[in-house]
Amino acid sequence: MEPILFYGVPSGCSFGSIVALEWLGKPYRLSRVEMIKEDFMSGGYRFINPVGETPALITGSGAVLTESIAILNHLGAESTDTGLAFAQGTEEFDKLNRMLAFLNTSFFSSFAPLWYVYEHGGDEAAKAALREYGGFKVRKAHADLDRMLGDKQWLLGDRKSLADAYFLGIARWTDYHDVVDRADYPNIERLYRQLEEDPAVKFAHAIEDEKPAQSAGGYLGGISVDDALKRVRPNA
Ligand SMILES: N[C@@H](CCC(=O)N[C@@H](CS)C(=O)NCC(=O)O)C(=O)O
Repeated sequence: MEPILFYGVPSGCSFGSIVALEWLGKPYRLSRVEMIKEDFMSGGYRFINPVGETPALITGSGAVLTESIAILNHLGAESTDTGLAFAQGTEEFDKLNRMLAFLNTSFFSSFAPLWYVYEHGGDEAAKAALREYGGFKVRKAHADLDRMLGDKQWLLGDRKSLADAYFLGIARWTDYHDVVDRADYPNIERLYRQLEEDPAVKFAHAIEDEKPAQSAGGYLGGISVDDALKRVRPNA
């Protein structure tokens, strides 16, 4: 069976997994999860991911996999011939895995204090402290990533990889949190603009925005969370 990716809206980090699926070009389906709805917290999706986060993947063999890095490495392992991912045990794999880890633990996490304020508010002093801390972390993560990227065209060098897909879904969060001017990080700005022109990125935006989306060929259509659940929980 084709894999099913559960992606979260609005603006989930699952965006990178959609772009990855498009780049890899193999058949897949997408299942939309509205992250602000009550059923996301308490409904059937919790069977897929007990911690109630997106992305999640039902793999081709029917296993459920969560966590972006695990999903991207799973997808990449089936397509090492594409140059977008690499076989474990190679230096290229280690470099990709290291970059995914930085993006997941440092770049993604730097936004956590800011998301907390955005979603939960708090008294003025607490909000100000979290904003200051989050702003510091996001600026540091941007400065570090800008240095790592240098004048390379893509995060790993002269060829794009699944790390570039994952990067963009996180980098766009500065649209919500006005703590950096991307123009101050010229290498990141260049990568961001380059990715925004990519057909798979345009596809992923269209999917999130529920607009007509032009797939490179792998996308077999959407499936509801309830129908996707039946694949892994026949009595659902
Ligand atoms: N460690 C997880 C984090 C996933 C995560 O935090 N997903 C967010 C969207 S980017 C989410 O589902 N948030 C919903 C919520 O926390 O209620 C991963 O890397 O996949």
